[in-house]
Amino acid sequence: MDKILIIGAGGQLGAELTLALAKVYGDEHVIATDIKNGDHTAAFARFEVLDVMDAERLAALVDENKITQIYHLAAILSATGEKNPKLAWKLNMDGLINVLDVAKEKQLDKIFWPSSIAVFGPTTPADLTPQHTIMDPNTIYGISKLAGERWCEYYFQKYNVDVRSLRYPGLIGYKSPPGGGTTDYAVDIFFKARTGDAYTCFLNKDSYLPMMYMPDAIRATIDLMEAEKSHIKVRSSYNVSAMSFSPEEIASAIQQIIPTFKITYEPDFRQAIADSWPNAIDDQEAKRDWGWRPQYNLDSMTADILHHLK
Ligand code: AKB
Repeated sequence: MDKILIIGAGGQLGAELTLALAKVYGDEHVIATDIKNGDHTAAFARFEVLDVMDAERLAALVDENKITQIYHLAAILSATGEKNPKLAWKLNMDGLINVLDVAKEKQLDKIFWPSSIAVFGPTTPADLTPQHTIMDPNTIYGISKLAGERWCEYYFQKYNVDVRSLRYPGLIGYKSPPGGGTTDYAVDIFFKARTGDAYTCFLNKDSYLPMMYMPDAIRATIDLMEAEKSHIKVRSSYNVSAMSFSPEEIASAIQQIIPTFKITYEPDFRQAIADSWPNAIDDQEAKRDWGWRPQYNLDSMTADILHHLK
């Protein structure tokens, strides 16, 4: 019987993925953890405080709850990482290695760990970035994700740890706030639009980035984890793609529904991060290996979010 531990369940992705996994596997089979308790954790049927840097507590929780799968989501994202690079490196790397070690020692069935489009860098082909290409990230977050991908493949090849991963684009949801990323503008903009405020965007109007609506991200994650082991051919991390747009284009999609919405542009340090990432990525291997298909584009996502934020 599957028993799932989620690390970083209070984050933007974790909050929604935990509830989705509880629907699939049942409340009793999903144990949410985060570094601290708070309002955001009240929605979970089962919750434990866990700092992923504490390998002993992690192992104890795995034993006590007879865990078979871990979703390790805790990380410091791109913008926050640049403010404290050494802390970002330590948390992003040591946390992953603790999880891979516990999976190896206790022979867990499966591990999920998110990578990101941040693994690509300034000399990576920016349009329809292939699965296998130049990777020269220049943010500490991207460097840690690229190193993490190599650790995942290493543990799979050397120790047969069944670790699976997606290179998420910017994730857009309206249920939980994002935490310190460069793509966060595409979430913040909806809240401003709904309260009738103008939005000052921290990226230039024509900065294209790959993005994905949260329901697609949740489905991609669960589909990848439920796929037959023999179908998973990429053991670093899969490119997954849904849509690409610029701040000007998302503002215009919002204006179709809220014509009075206004946006201005004041790029800050996050512009350089966005400039180093692809415009759009090629996900044909995810489509071929485990049947990935996105369902939302910019217009259908915008309509859905603004409808729910009413
Ligand atoms: C970020 O902006 O740092 C993240 C990401 C693309 O991984 N949303």
